[in-house]
Amino acid sequence: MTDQNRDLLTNSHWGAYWVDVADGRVTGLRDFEQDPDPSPIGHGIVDVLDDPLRITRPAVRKSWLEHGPGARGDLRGSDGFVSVSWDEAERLVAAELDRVRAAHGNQAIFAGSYGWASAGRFHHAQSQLKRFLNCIGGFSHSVNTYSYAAAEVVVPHVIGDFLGHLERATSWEVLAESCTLFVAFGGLPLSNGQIGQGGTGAHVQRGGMLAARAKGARFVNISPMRSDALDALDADWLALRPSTDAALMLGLAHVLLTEGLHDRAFLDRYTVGFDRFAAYLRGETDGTPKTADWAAAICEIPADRLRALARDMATSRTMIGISYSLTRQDHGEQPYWAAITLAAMLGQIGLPGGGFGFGYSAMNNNGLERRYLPYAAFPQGQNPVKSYIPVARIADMLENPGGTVDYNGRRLTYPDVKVVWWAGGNPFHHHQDLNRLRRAWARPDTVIVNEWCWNSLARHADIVLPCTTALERSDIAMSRKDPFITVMDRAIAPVGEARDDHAIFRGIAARMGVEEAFTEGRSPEDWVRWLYDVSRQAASRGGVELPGFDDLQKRGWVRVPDPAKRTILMERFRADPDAHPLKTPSGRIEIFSDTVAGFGYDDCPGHPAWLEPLEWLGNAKADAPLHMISTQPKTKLHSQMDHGPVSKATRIKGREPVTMHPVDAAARGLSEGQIVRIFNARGACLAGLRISDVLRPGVIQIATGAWYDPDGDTCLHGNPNTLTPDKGTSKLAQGPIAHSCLVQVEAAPDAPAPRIGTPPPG
Ligand SMILES: Nc1nc2c(c(=O)[nH]1)N[C@H]1C(S)=C(S)[C@@H](COP(=O)(O)OP(=O)(O)OC[C@H]3O[C@@H](n4cnc5c(=O)[nH]c(N)nc54)[C@H](O)[C@@H]3O)O[C@H]1N2
Ligand SMILES: Nc1nc2c(c(=O)[nH]1)N[C@H]1C(S)=C(S)[C@@H](COP(=O)(O)OP(=O)(O)OC[C@H]3O[C@@H](n4cnc5c(=O)[nH]c(N)nc54)[C@H](O)[C@@H]3O)O[C@H]1N2
Ligand SMILES: [Mo]
Repeated sequence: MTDQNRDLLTNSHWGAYWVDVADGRVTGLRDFEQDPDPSPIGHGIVDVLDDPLRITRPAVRKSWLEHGPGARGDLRGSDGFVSVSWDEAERLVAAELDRVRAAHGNQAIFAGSYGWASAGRFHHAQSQLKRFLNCIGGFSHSVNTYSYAAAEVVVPHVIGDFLGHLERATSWEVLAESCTLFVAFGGLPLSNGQIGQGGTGAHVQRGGMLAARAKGARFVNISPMRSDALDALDADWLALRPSTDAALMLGLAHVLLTEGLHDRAFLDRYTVGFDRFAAYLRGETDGTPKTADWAAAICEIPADRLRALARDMATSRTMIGISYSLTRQDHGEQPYWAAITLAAMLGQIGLPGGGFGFGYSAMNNNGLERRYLPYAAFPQGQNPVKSYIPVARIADMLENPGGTVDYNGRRLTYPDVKVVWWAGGNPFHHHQDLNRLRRAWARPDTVIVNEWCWNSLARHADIVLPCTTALERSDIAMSRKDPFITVMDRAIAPVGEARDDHAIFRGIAARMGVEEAFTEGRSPEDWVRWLYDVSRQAASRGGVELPGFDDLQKRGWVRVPDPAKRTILMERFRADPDAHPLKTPSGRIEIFSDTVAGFGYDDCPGHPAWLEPLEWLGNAKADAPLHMISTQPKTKLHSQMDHGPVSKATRIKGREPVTMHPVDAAARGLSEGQIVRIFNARGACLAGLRISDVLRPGVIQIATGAWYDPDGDTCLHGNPNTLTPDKGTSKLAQGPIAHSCLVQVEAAPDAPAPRIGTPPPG
C-alpha cells in the first residue's frame, strides 16, 4: 500500500502490473485488471531484483583502475572488477571526462547510447545521460534506430514522413469494419504485440486481429514462419525465402500492371514517377521484366499463387501490412518503398481498411486509435557537438576514427572516440557481428556504463555505475497511444547502493560544477509532477481533460478517452491532396524520387527495385546453407530480464532454443533437445534444438536476447548476433541487416556450460 491507501502500481514497455511487497521485497506482480490481454513478461523481474547478478556497488575494471584510461582494452569482457565507493567512482568519471574534454574535445565522448531503457518519463536513462553531457559541452551521438532505420530514412523521401505515418496507422477498429483482405508481410506475430514503448495498459493486438477475422477479413501470412499468424486467423501461408519480399512485391505489381488492375486515376492524382517505375517493371530499363514467374524463382512462391494474390488484392479492400523486420535486411529500404508503391497501384490508400500500414506485427501501439496525448519529455538541452553516426555504424566508427561513411546524401566523418558511455541500452545485445564489436570496443580509452545487472554490457565496461530498476523509484508512464496513464510507484528501496540514473548524473554534475544547470533546482518528485502538468496542459489545449497530479496519485491510473474520430492512415491526403500535401518535394507519393536518384547510390536507386541481398538462400554455399532469422524474444524485451524466470523457463539445457525444419534436422542427424552449434565465418553460438515445421525448410529461427557469453568467438549461451553481418542496408540509410544471414548447424557434444549466470570475478 502507498500513503495514498491503494495498492502499488507499476508500468513497463510490456505491461502495467500491481506490485506485491512483503518485508521490503517484491513478492509478485498481479495483472492490471483493465488490460484485456496481459503479458507474462513482467513476472520475469520478481526473482532477479536482488539476485547475485544484481550490481550493488560501483565497480571498476581491474586493469583500468590499476593503470588508468586505455589500459588493456582487450581485456574488456574478461577482466575482473573492483568495487569502489560512489565518491571514488564520481571522482574517476569526472576526472576522465575533464581529461578527454581538454585533450580531444567533447566530440571524443560517444553517447549515442541507443536502447530501450525502461518505461517512465522521468527516469529515462538516455535523456538523463544526454542532458548531463549537454551541461558539460555535448557529445557525439547517433541517429535512427535498430528497429527500422531503413524505413526512417527512405519513407520520408516517398511519403514525406515515417514516424507520423507510423503513429497514424489505421486502427484495428477500422480494419474490422472495412478490411476484407489483410496481406501481412512479416506476418502478425502476437508475441511481439506484447510490447508498446513507454508503457502498456491495454494489449489490443489479439482482440483486434480476431475481431477483423470475425467480421470476415481474410489474412495472408507472408513469412518464412507459419507461426507468425495465429491459428485462429486461418491465414494463407506464403513461406517465402527470407529477404526476398521486394521481389515478391514487384511480381505482384507486374501482374497488376499487365492485367490492367492498377488504379490509373489514383496514380495520376496522388503520385509522381509511376511511369519510370513501370518501365523498370516491364524490363525496359534492365532487360528483365519483373513477372510473377521471375519473382517466383527468387522468393520460391509459385507464380500462380502470386498471380491469384494480385488479383485478389485488386478486388478486395486490401491492407498491406509491412513488418519492421523487412527493414532489418540487406536493402531493407526496398520492401517499404515497394509496398507503398503496390498500395498506390491498388488505389486504396486513405480509404478505411485499405492501403498500407507499418508494424502491425511489431508493437501493440500500432493499430491503437490515435489519442491526443502530446506528453512532455524530460528536456535534454542542446548538444553543441555536431558529429553523429547512423546508429548501427558503431563498430565502423570505433575502428576508423576520421574515416567516412555515406548516409542519406551526406558524407559523415567518424569522430575519434575516447570515451563511450551507455545508459539504458545494450550494444552487446543489439549490434550485429558481436565478435567484431568486441574487438572494436577494445579501442576507446574508457567505457562507462549505467546498469543494474551483470549483463554482457556491464561486463564489457571499465566503470560500472549501478542504477535502480523502475520498482525502486517513482515515475509516471504515458505514451502517445496507449489509453492508460499510470503512476509507477517506488515499491522497494534501492537495492544495495544502487542510485537512479538522475542521482548518478547529479552527483557527477556536482563535482563538475554543473549541478544547478542539470537539476534546475528541481527534485525528482518535482520533475515528475512537472512532466505530468505540462502534458496535462497540452492535452487540455487539444480538448482532452485529465485529472490533476494529486488525483492521479490517489487513483493510480487514468484512462484517456477514446478519440471521437477513428484513425485512417492518409485520410486527409486522399480527401484533398492539394490542401494536405505530403512533405515530399512534389507533395505527392514519390514512386520515383529525384532526390534519392540524385544521390547516385548503386545500392539504392530512385525507385523501388530488387537488389540481391548480401546473404540469402539464392547465394548460399555449402559451408553456410541455411538462412537464420533472429526474431524478437517471446519471453522478454530484447536482453532485459534474460536471467529472470520467464526467460529461463524456455531454455534448453541453459541455452536459447533454435527452431529447425524436420527435413534439415534429418539431413544433419540432429534430434530434438540436443545442443547444436550454429556457425559461419563470423562466429558461432550454441543453442538447444527444437524441430518443427512451423518454418520453411532451409530457414532456422532463433530469438535475440540471450546474454552474449563469448568463449573465443563462440557464444555459449545462444546469442545470434555472433553470426549476423555488420553492414548497412545501403548508403542511404545504413540500417542494420540482422535478418540477412547464412549459417550452418552441427551437433555440439561436450559443449562447455554457459558462464554468464555468475557475476564477473573480483
Ligand atoms: N540479430 C538481431 N539483433 C537485433 C534485432 C533483431 O531482430 N535481430 N532487433 C534489434 C532491435 S529492433 C532493437 S530495438 C535492439 C534493442 O536493443 P536494446 O534496446 O539495446 O536492448 P535492451 O536489452 O532492451 O537494452 C536495454 C538495456 O537497458 C537496461 N536498463 C533497463 N532499465 C534501465 C534504467 O532504468 N537505467 C539504465 N541505466 N539502464 C536500464 C537493461 O538492463 C538493458 O541492458 O536490438 C536490435 N538487435
Ligand atoms: N516479445 C517481444 N516483443 C517485441 C520485442 C521484444 O524484444 N520482445 N521487440 C520490439 C521491438 S524493439 C521491435 S522493433 C519490434 C520488431 O518487430 P518485427 O520486426 O516485426 O519483429 P521480428 O520478430 O524481428 O520479425 C517479425 C517476423 O518477420 C519474419 N521475417 C523475418 N525475415 C523475414 C523476411 O525476410 N520476410 C518476411 N516476409 N518475413 C520475415 C519472422 O518470421 C518474424 O517472426 O518488436 C517489438 N516487440
Ligand atoms: Mo526495435
